[in-house]
Amino acid sequence: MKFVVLTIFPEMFDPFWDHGIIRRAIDQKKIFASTLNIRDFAEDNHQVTDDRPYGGGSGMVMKPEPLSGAIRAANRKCPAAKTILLSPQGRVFDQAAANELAGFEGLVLVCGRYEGVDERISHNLIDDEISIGDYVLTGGELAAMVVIDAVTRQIPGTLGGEDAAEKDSFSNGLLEHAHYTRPQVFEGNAVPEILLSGHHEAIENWRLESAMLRTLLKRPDLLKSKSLSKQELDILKKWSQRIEEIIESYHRGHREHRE
Ligand code: 4FV
Repeated sequence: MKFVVLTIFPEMFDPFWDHGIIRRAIDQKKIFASTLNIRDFAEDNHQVTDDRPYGGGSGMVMKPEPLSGAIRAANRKCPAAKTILLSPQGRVFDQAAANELAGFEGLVLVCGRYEGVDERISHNLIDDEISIGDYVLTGGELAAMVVIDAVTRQIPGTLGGEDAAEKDSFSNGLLEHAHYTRPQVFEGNAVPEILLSGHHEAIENWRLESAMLRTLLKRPDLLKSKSLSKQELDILKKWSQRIEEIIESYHRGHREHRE
């Protein structure tokens, strides 16, 4: 996977390339990462990349010439790459989008600044527009890093264990189960016994129930939109049965109290 980032602040990416799983993926040649400074494609000797908006108003707009020059240079570097503009107008990024983008040979990531980029760039030179969320950033650089990070994790072998990404939150439409490590007892709180049992099937069942409970409590919307397996459905039925019993015993208690 080739990442080519177009930005007026390429130095922002140096520490990003240089740490953790991204650094290891670069060292292992699982990903190839580079930046192009949009200023280098400005046609004037002051390397101006922004100008006042037609129609007036506050703020500045990124000029089309430097951007188009940079995008065309990036496409020459990686002809098969998908060119993505990071902007609040884009489709909202999620795990499914990360999985999809990980299938491309390369991604050219265009980082806007100021109020945004000249619309003629979006029309003619951009394949896809992606937003990392419904809020406004000062620039697209952080959004580009989010996309690169999530996509890199989906490239086989970048996470150490081959199947690590499959066990991710959202990979099966659920939040991840609870995680524990040593010490066995921390400030009086012990690790659930089942996790010390070595009984792998029982541990997998416990982890599925943990993942479902956390999803039910924190992101019930995910459970509603998920195609449930028989095991998952049985777990929900078991819970609703228990809840019914509690409600029934509550009413029974009330009835006896009234009599
Ligand atoms: C953004 C987002 C975002 C808009 C104007 C950069 C800023 C400035 N990018 N997801 N949300 N971009 O707010 O991707 O040019």
